[in-house]
Amino acid sequence: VEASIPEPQREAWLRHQCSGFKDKDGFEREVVRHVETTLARSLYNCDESAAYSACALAFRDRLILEWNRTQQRQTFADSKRVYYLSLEFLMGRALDNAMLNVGQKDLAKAGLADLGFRIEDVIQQEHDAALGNGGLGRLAACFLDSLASLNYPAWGYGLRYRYGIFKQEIIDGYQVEVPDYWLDFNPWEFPRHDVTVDIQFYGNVVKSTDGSGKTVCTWEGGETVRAVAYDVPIPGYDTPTTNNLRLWSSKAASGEFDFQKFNSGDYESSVADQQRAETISAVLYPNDNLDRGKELRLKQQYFWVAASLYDIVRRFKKTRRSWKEFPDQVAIQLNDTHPTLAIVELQRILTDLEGLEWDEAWNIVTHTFGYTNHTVLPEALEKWSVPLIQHLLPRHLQIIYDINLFFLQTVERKFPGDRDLLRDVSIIEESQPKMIRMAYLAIVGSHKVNGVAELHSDLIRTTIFKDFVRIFGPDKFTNVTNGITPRRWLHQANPRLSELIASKTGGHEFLTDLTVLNKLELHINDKAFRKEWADIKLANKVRLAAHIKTTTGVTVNPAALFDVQVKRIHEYKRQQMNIFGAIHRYLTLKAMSPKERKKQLPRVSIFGGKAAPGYWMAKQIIHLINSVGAVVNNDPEIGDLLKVVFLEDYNVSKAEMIIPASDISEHISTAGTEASGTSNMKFVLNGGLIIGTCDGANIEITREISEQNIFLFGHLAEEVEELRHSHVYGTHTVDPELAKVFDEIEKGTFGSPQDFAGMISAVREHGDYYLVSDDFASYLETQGLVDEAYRNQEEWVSKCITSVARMGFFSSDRCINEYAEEIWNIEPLRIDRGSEA
Ligand code: TH1
Repeated sequence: VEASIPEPQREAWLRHQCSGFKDKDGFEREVVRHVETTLARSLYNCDESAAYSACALAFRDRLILEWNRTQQRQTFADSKRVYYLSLEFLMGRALDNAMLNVGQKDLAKAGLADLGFRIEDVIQQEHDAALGNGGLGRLAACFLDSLASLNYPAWGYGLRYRYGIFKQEIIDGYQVEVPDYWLDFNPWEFPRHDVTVDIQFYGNVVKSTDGSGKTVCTWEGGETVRAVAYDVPIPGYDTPTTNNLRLWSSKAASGEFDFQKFNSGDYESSVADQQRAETISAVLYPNDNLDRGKELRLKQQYFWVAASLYDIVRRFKKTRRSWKEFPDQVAIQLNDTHPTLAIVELQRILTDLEGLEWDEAWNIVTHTFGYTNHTVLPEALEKWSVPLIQHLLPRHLQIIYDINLFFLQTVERKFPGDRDLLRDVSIIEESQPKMIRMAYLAIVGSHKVNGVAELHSDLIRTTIFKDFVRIFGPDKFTNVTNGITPRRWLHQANPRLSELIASKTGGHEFLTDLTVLNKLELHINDKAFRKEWADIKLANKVRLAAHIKTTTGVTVNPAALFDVQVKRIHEYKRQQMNIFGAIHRYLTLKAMSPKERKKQLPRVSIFGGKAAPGYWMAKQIIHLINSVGAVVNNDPEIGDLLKVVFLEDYNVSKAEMIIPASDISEHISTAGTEASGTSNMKFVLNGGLIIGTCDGANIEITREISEQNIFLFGHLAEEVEELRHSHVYGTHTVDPELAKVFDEIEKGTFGSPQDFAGMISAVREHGDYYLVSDDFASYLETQGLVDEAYRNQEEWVSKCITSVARMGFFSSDRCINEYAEEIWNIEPLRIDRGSEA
């Protein structure tokens, strides 16, 4: 590694090299220094927010030293790196995670106490980094944690949105979106104003012939936008490895700010150019599992992909290796189809810019990329119109046509004369206008395609991608079941449970090897242990009850059964079935005699989640939940027996509080629609049971924890198609219990029936696509079993402990090791701990 400082001056550098704080005193010194200099405040005006800022800066300084060392080590080792391309990274808060991962949380706690602050309050000051919608973005964040913790040389690449996912307010029972301006103070990023890439858009392609008679394509003209790198350090747990998340921000390229215009008084239009460039990275698209095909979204995708590839190629070129070694040095994982243009861009770099022959270049490309599919929902599968790509990326369109041509030629050779097959697998859909099927492009350009849970991977092999299995053979398609990081989702979110587990399993080893949890089964009959287990759950429920009180004004009984469904609002996730079930419970209670009522088990139905701003039905569901709450929570006959609450602005840090407080959580998607789900894993890991359908990872959770410990219900994935068919063409009668619920809504019990007419007609008149009616009876019956089981607290606690003990499989560490071995072919970088200290 070349040093920029000449030999004679290096001695001075080495003498003054920073080392970060080492002990409590050093930490306090750094905090005070940051308060007094960086923040320009003093002990007379240091509030919790300033204490957070200074504490974060002290830890950031430490992280960046390890970050530098890690990058040097990885460059020196010259081994293969993996690049995780994701449009979403749902990171949540960073301070607690940084303190835990570098092993200095106790020191910081004591140091902050000396300075007059409680660490919990300081941690709460941080604004979530919410650059994602839901499961897909949070998965990317868990993966970064595992990659660093396992010492893999890995980078994340994403966009530095000025606005993350909107903040949700509930006003009069309706969702209101408020912009999430999160960059006001962000100590976790390092702007790299020297790391920039100029990205081209529009223009046209010029063909010419070079000296040897070869055709050369040049992409000319158009406009240029500059990408600026912002680096976020990602500390591993209990290891010095600190990886990098590089987020690109857009700004006008130099010269774009037109001084001519500016000076001649056309101030507005020169500023407008500037703003147009900055628009590219301005806002995260708030759609989960939905593709809307907006031009700005395509610009975001190309901007991010082109900047990232330029960066990756630049790094590879420094090694002075030959191009054919590229796939031995670089693995790129595509998080869904959002970065699929990377395939086309690398082919363009290799052929147009580096002069490789098509076949040689394509061989490199396909050995570099892996593609993860996260959904089978047709409305979420990305397609871009040919005219739009032609306009924005004219050279890329030509390359896509060539990729398709060569691909279809191989299909024709393998299956001669099968015109239907050619049409079905073509990357270009022959519609009006023609569309590019991004998933097909991703499959053709990758060496591995994986689904995210067993059922889901089976479904993509047998339904949406079945023709590609015939063409490429079954080995190209694989499964990597999702996982979650136990550091954040157990140790941070549920510190008391983590300590209890540590006391019974011989320390915190389970945080790096989650299978160690199985030792808990040995203690299942230990009275004191069971008591402490139950006490922790109750304490977590008390904390959530206090939050419910302050945010909604509703008083809930911590002894009641807490029934939680928190996730993006979507018809396929069936929050509507849950609220219909709650209404049914309400009607049942109302119909009882007071004496009978007294015997019932109290329950709190807790909902949370954002609706995409343009998703009308999802917003109607939120409104119904709030309207039901308004009636039920104020019904004196009902009292504690049923409360319905909607928690506003569900996000990562709310999840860290809500999940540990759950008794039963709902994962009730129509079978075959939820690719995996990851919150199901988080709930079980925190000692909550689940009610769910045979969908996504619920199936594997059942296999691990056994059928005795989960409440499954509903139709199976293989029955769904026939049921849907019977609705449309048969005589579809709504389940009688559900019909009672509909009647009550239509009577106006929960406000104006027109407000909820869409939800009812979706079931009654429009084919009940998500099988709410078909699964309703089974759902109610299973909820009855939940009540019954909860009455036997001893049994219930046994189920919870057994389940936690068997959750080892669902660590994102296991998941990342599978990717590393099966898809990326990379190894961890061994670290000689002795030389690090
Ligand atoms: C989610 C899936 O719905 C969920 O089942 C899965 O656990 C998670 O990904 C992680 O694998 C998806 N989120 C998105 C978001 C967009 C498009 C498609 C999907 S699939 C924007």
